[in-house]
Amino acid sequence: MKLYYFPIAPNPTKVALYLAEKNEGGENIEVEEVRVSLGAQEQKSTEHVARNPFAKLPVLELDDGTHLIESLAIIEYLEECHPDPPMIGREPLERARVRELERIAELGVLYPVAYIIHATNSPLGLPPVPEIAACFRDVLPMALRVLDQRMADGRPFVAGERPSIADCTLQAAMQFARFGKVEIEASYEHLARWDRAYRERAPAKSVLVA
Ligand SMILES: N[C@@H](CCC(=O)N[C@@H](CS)C(=O)NCC(=O)O)C(=O)O
Repeated sequence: MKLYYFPIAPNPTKVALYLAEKNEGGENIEVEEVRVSLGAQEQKSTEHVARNPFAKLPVLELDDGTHLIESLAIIEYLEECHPDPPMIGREPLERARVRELERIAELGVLYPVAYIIHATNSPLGLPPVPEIAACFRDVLPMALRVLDQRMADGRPFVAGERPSIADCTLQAAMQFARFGKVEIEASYEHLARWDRAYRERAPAKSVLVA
């Protein structure tokens, strides 16, 4: 399998963190990483659009040459093929909680952070749109507050005692916020504690560049 990837970009980073976490847990999923430079707009090349008509990353190329083009679908596919160590939990309620937190991290943090960055100082060169940035600055605190409250019980990871896909998505968002200088206030103390500790772990160190 091949993973078409670019560092910092949050959706590819989620998948890279997931693979690094599996590796840390003893499951080495063989995936060749292929860089597609977003800076050089390589995602818009004919070659890449043939892989993903949306001209985006990540893309997972399977051994039969077919492609998966949505980050969460890629992660869920890999998780079904490699269920241990579990990154979405084992029991139905535990799996629902992990997915709930992952969705909050993506829709409530990753999306707003990405919209704020692309509407102010887009690394893809998109034009500034101050109203969009203002709108997403307004909604961002809600999910940060909810995540902070969930972690107030001192849990080491977003969904509890073990790393899960919620950590991968949230850290991908936090890295993009650091890169794009979107301030996540230190007053979210439990979130800040998790962020510091998570970034010290080997999987994070092997993937994160900001
Ligand atoms: N829903 C998609 C979103 C993919 C996406 O937006 N990828 C960004 C990088 S994080 C991208 O490739 N952007 C390039 C562009 O818009 O030109 C997923 O989860 O994989």
